[in-house]
Parts: sequence; C-alpha cells; structure tokens
Amino acid sequence: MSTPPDPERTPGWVDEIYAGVRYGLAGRVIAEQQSPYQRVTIIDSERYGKGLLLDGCWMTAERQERHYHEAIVHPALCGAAAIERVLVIGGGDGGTARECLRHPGVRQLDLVEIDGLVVSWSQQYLPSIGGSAWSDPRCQLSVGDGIAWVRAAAAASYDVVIVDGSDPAGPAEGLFNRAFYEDCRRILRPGGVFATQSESPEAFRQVHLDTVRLLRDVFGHADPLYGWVPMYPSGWWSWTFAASDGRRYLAPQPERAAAVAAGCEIWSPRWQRGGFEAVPAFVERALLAG
Ligand code: SPD
Repeated sequence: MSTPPDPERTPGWVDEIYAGVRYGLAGRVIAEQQSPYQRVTIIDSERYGKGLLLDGCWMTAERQERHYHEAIVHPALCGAAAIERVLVIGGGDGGTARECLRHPGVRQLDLVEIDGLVVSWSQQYLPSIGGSAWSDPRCQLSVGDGIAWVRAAAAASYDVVIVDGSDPAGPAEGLFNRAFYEDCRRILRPGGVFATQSESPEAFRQVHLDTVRLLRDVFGHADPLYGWVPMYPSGWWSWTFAASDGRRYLAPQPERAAAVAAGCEIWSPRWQRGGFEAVPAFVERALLAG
C-alpha cells in the first residue's frame, strides 16, 4: 500500500522533525510504503547516498552508516568471553550483522527483524549496508518478533546479544523494558555481553538515562558509549553495553580488535576508550544520584 505524501515535507529535502527541530538531507523519496508495522521510506540524498527512514525517523544511510554500526558492534564483539553465537534483534538493514560477521570467531548469527519490508528494501536499495552478510552462511535471518524470540530462547544460549532497534515508539517500544532486558540477560552465557542503541543524551535525555539505569539494575554492570550519527536528532548518540560478570566490554581483546580495526572507518580501541570516557557531566550526576 503506498502512503499519501507527508504534508510537512519540503520539496527537495527529506527531514526527520523532532521536538521542533528538523534533521534533514537534500534529497528525494524513491520508495515509500506502509508495512504492517510502520511507514518505510527509502531516499536518495546528495551527501550520504541512499537511506532508510521508519515512521519518518532516520535509521541509516549508505555513506554514514559506519558511525552507528561499528559503534554498536565492536565493543561487544571485542569484549565478550566468546563470540560463537550472536543474536541481533532488529537491524533489518543488515549493517550490524555485517560488522559482527567481520569477526572470524562468529560461528552463527541469528538476525531477527520484525519487518520483512525493511529487509527486502534494504537488500534491494541499500545492498552495501548488509554487504556480504546476506549471503554469509553463518547469518540466519528470521522475520519475526524479537521480543518473543528472546522470551523463547534457551538460557545461556548466546555469547552476545545486540539490540539494533528504532526509537521506543511503535514496534520498538518493547525493546526498552525490564522484562525484555531480563530475558536478554537470561539467554547470555557466562562472560556474555549485551549491547543496545540507547538514544541521544541530548534529544532523548530521559530515555537515555532510564535505559542506562535499568540496564545497570538488571545486569549489574552497564556503561554508555558516546559518539555521533550526524543525521539523528542532535547528532549526538549513545550505545550502552551491559554484562553480569564485570565490565568486560570496556577493554577490547587485542587479537579480536586487530582482526577488524584496519577495516573500520570510526571504531578503534582508542576511539572506544574515548567514547566510554565521554560521559557528559549531567549524565554522570544523574546516574550517581540513582
Ligand atoms: N533515532 C534512530 C534510532 C535508530 C537506531 N537503529 C538504526 C538502525 C541501523 N541499523
């Protein structure tokens, strides 16, 4: 089903409008459809190439996606005790799976995305983002509900769980609550690491703080990493890593880091150190206050 044109759109621009601010790219919509879950939009932009929005919110773009995907993956994959079995919830554009599969130690990656249209349009319009993940025999794609997947998964069945969802509204809302995080903790093996995108400390301050606090409560250890995704609200973004048996995501294992670092545009052990240190003062105060 195609959707009516958005009356807030400015000709020649594609914007996410959030809290009175526009985050936009010069470009045009090339495909748009209402899926059973959300409005899926593919655009072509001058600066960042083709990109994807869900319900009018930026998700990814060809020439900018590495800020996000390298940041959500490598602290977890370089820090976990083992990385044989990885679960990615969401991530239907394939970028998170692609970065995970650059680690030779990954034997099986389950990618569970709720919206089949996001997967098929990402494969069709944004093939460089998923890259070789789509044909990698280690990658097993399931189109379905990630929350139900995690609930049904056996205890201690994954080494790493990564939640690459959208903002906490619509289909991603249930990816930000205690019951879901408790299931994620249950399915991690000893030494396992959990990672999630945790919104902007500026544009989504309360969601960001609540997410870090809740993850600390559920896992025992959780730390936000700060970086940039230029087209997201405020451009200032965060990913939070959690583990039950220590903050092992802080220190990349040198062999694993060496296997991927040269192929990264943004991530490096040094960048990661800085990103974990760059906790804004107001976040530090709020987290200390409990
Ligand atoms: N506000 C946007 C949050 C989106 C996080 N997920 C992006 C998907 C990229 N694989």
